[in-house]
This record gives sequence, C-alpha cells and structure tokens, in this order.
Amino acid sequence: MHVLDISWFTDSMREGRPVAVETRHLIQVRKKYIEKLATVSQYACQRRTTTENNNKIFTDAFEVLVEIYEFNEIEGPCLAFRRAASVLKSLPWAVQCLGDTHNLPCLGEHTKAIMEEILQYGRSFEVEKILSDERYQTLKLFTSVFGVGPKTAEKWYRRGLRSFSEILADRSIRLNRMQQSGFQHYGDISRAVSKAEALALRNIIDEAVHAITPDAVLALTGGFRRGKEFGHDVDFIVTTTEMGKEEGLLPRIIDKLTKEGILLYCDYQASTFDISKLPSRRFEAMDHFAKCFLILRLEDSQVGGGLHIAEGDIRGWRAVRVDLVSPPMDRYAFALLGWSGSRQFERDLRRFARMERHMLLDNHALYDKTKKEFLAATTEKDIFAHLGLEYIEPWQRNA
Ligand code: DCT
Ligand code: MG
Repeated sequence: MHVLDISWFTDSMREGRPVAVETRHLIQVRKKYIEKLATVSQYACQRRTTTENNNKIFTDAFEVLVEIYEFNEIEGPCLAFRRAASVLKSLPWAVQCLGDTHNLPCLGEHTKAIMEEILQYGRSFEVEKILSDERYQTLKLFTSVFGVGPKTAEKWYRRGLRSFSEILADRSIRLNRMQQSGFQHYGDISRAVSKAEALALRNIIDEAVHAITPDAVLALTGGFRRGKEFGHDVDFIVTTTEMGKEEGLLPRIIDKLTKEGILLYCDYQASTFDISKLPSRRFEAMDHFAKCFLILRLEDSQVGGGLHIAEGDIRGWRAVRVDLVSPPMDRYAFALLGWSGSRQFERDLRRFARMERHMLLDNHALYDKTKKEFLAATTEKDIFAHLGLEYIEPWQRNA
C-alpha cells in the first residue's frame, strides 16, 4: 500500500477495527514522506524552475532589495535575497502563510520579516521606502541605459545629476560609444524583445552564418532558450563544426550585417581563450570566447505577427540588443550551459560543483580537483552527469 493512500484508514473506521496504534505509526510515516517530498535543495541546479512564478508578490519585493544592496555594494544580503527569490520561484504553489516556508532553505530572518509584511498588508513598507527613494530611482534610471553600470550611475548621481537631459546637457561628461548608442536607441532597447522578434533575429543570423560557412552551428541561448516570452536582449552561440574554423567567424558576420545595413552598433571582443590558463579562478567574470555586443535594426516585415512596438510607432522597424558568442566546438557544451542561464542557476551550478563535488565549472570547462583532470563534455547532459546531478531542461532553469 502507498503511504499516501488513506483508504485503508477510512475502510477500517467503517468496519470498526481498532486502528489507533497502527494509525499513529502510519500518520508519522506519511508525515515524514510528505516532508521528504517537499524537500527543496539549497542549490538552484537541483530545483526545477519554470517561467511560471507563483510567488511573484514576494520575489518582486526581494528583487528591489537585491538591487539596492547591489547599488550599495553590500554582498551578503544581496546574495541572501537572490537565493530567497530563487527558492520561492521554484515552488509549484503560492506561499499563503509563514508556516508554509518552514521546510524551505535560504530564507533568513530579514527575508521572513519582508514576507510577513506582504502577507499581512499586501506590501512591504521597507521595499516601498526604497522605491520612493531619490537615489534608488536615479541609479535605476541611469543603469537602464546600455553601457551604464552602477559605478558610472553613482558618479553622475553624486554630481547632482538626476535626469537624462541633465546628463546630456553636461559638457564635462564624455559618453563612450556604447553609452552614446544607449541613449540614441533608449526607447527601443528599454522595451522588451518578444519571442517572435527573437526568432526573426535567429533567421537573420542563421542566413548570415550559413552564407559564410555551411558547417556553421547556431544556437539561441539566454532567456529565450529557457522559454521566456520576453527578454532584454537576444543571445546566440555561433561556431563551426570544424575546430579552428570559428576563428574570424564573428568579424565576417559583423561585416555581412554591416553590408545589409542593419548593424546600428557593434562592440567586438576578440577571443582571449587560452586552454593552458584553465581552470579559471574568477568565476563571476565574463568568459574568454570571442563575442560581440550588437544593436541590430529589425524590420516589421521580418517578424511573424509584427514588431513589439508602442502604439502609434509608425517607423516600421526597431532596434534590438543582440549578443553573439563564439566558442571553439570542443567548448560548445560548456558555453551553451553557461549562456543559457539563468544567472542564479549558473551561480549555483558553480557553487554546487565547488562545494559538493570539489570541481571547478565555468563557461570553458569542468575541472575535477580531486583527480586533477578536466572532464570532457559534448552535451549539457554530459556535464550534469559529471556533476552527479539530474538533468534539468533549459525551460526548468529559470531560477
Ligand atoms: N552570462 C555569462 N556571463 C556573463 C553574462 C551572461 O555567462 N558575463 C550568461 C548568463 C545568462 C546568459 O548569459 C544570458 O545573459 P542575459 O541576456 O543577461 O540574461 P537572460 O537570462 O537572457 O535574460 P534576458 O531575458 O533579460 O536577456
Ligand atoms: Mg538575454
């Protein structure tokens, strides 16, 4: 009999059998079983997190706290709220009361206090205070510009600047090329990219790479690979099945997009990948593969169902942020896993590898510190298997 099946109990009651002792025992067993079922791992890479978030009311609040701690460069609480948000995102149910959370990892006192406020009043006063704070609002506005990070935003804030017009009017500020494009295309870039637009861009890149080489490999990664309907950009991996042939691929794609007249901005970074320098110590750092950060012009006619633009926008095109990364084929699985995200999923994969397996994982490789050897992989499944993890599908990595 299955321990969750209680028909034996109701049957016994009906037949008047003495069941008290057996009942108590089985209720205990059942309780333990349910608790075990409900065990949630502290690692995002051991949880399945779809795009359906049943606890958005809490995670939205936590994300504001993550932002302010990031602006203030306070790492501990920042990480704590990131982890808490990620745990709640993985739940297939909505938290109704604090008691629901007693089995969950990564929820500290501060986190629970915020949740309690939200449960009681429908909102958090601490979060509302941050949202109405001038410094928070200004830093949030400034960092929403492509090419402006928290440091630059803080610098401008300290100079007393509060709006885009003040920045653009300040003759002492020299915007770099990325920031200039960021301001120029602000309206388009700050507008979400739809899945239809991402697929249209895939067609454009696909055509470009296959015109360059027939053995090109193209993969849509980032949020769209995880099944998101909208994203802030579109991420692709492009390479060639023949090792070494991927060198020079990105410059040729860039050249082609330029000739097509759709390249609005391009920041190309050549590869600094050196296999002899692995394993890398700086895990949060950007990987060493050749990559480019682009802004492309997408025409309405190229998108099935039309562009995701504001009502009344009659230009017939929009600008979209696109990232291309080009690893050599023997690094493909690691790059694909790394660029598929989510960022929290990646952070926890690396932490799990380090803490639980004594291994180092990054976008380039997996290194076993005990055996002192690199572990080869041609698919993402190989990497999960090396780590002794159940395979998590991309659409379950929205941690
Ligand atoms: N990534 C990485 N190293 C970086 C930056 C990103 O490995 N320095 C990975 C992690 C996620 C993935 O690339 C895509 O990054 P984003 O586009 O920022 O995230 P996203 O999940 O695609 O989210 P969005 O939908 O907002 O684009
Ligand atoms: Mg993305």
